[in-house]
Amino acid sequence: MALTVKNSRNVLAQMKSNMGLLSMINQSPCNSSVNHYHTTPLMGPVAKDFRIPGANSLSPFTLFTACRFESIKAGKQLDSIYTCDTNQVLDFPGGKVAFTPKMRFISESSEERVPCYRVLDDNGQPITGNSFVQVSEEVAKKMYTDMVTLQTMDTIFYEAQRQGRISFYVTSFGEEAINVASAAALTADDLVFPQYREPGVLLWRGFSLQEFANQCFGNKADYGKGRQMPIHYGSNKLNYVTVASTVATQLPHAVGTAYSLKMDGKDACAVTYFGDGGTSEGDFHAALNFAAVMEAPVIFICRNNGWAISTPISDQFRSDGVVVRGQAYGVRSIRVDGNDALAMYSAVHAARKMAIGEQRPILIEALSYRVGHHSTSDDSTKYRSVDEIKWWRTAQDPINKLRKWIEFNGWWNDEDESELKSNVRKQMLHAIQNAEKVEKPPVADLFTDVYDVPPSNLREQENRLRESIQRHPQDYPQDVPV
Ligand SMILES: Cc1ncc(C[n+]2csc(CCOP(=O)(O)OP(=O)(O)O)c2C)c(N)n1
Ligand SMILES: [Mg+2]
Repeated sequence: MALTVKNSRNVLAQMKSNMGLLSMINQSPCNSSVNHYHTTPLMGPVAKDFRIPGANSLSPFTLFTACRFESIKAGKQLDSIYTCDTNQVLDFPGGKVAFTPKMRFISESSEERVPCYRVLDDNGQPITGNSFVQVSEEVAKKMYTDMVTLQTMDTIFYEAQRQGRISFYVTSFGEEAINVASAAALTADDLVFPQYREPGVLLWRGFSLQEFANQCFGNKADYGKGRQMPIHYGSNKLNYVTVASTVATQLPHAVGTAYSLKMDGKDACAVTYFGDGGTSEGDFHAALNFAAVMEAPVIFICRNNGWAISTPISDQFRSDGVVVRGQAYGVRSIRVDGNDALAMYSAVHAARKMAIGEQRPILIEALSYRVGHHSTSDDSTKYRSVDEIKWWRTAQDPINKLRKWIEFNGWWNDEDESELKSNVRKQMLHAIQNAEKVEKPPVADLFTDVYDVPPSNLREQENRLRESIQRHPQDYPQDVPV
């Protein structure tokens, strides 16, 4: 702790001195080489139609730039629209602001929606003029294999829940590219703070189907000792912080961790995943602002899948989705086709480079669609049309798209496909059968691992539970050792 305080003071002192230096240099416009952060050429122009629900028009690709003391350059930038008198400036804390005689409110939205970066078209063919990070045959095949594995795992666990063998499940159908391609662009040292729809990241990092099954069945081999609901995976070894379903709480955790990675000078970043619904939580806003101000190396990956249970995005935000919020907080941001594995891979690869190399946060809004129900407790046909689901499941399927691309490259064929599918299915069924046979953790485990010495109220609760089990054994699971 002492070390943390000492280091944070140093960092703050360093920041303050940098700030002083920058504000002196910043008499010149922000596009000077000193203070202008260019986006990389990777994010060059994208000239392909991609319509998202509610999108009215497409615009030329806009470069997103973030700049400390944006207000300093504002006087010059806004000159044409606001008729600024650049001779009359307010020397305001944080940067100079030009005065204008015009009373003009900033529009609530820009005329054109932020376009969406993609590499592959709907048929899995590279679009003209694309720019992306090359993916080797080995990485492309592993991405595809893991996406198919995730889909198969989801199908089988979903069925297992329907058969009453596990209590709950959440699928990632339709979001396999966001899961796997983003993981592929990270390194094992990057700390992941997930929501609950990103098991593909764990899969990529080597979590086995048996480990997934042990968690879902809450058996003795589960790292959470059966105390968490199914799908709350976590792995110390794989730098994957345990899932918490409380929406968006992982975001401030990720920022705090990123800040500590910065203080320790680590060559790693924090990465956090969340849904469109999560952006309505206060934690999202606090996290983005904190990360921007403290220049924390964190990548925010928003899976904008159109729905937060039954709430459509049109009821979630009035702005142009999530991407525009980054700029408001001073966070460099990009909108990406989340169903295009190559675009996801490239954007996350570039984001990681910037986050660590320039010590800054990056926001990625990945457009996709939640093809499955929200969870096994939901029936999404009650609030959205079957045609809508079908269109996304067929025309935009990220797995089909990547398959077409690897086939086009001569890296995959029908034989590989059937071998993969039958292997994964066999492994999954085997994992489930095994997990079901493993003993459950004992009742005593419910009360351990929080306190070194359990306090009296916890001991009392344990005694009461044991008494209750003795009196009403029929109301408790028979397979949990008491
Ligand atoms: C703080 C909090 N509020 C409400 C909920 C109930 N809840 C669980 S999931 C969810 C929707 C989240 O939607 P989104 O963030 O878009 O993620 P998605 O499920 O679409 O992947 C809600 C409201 C919760 N778990 N935590
Ligand atoms: Mg959502």
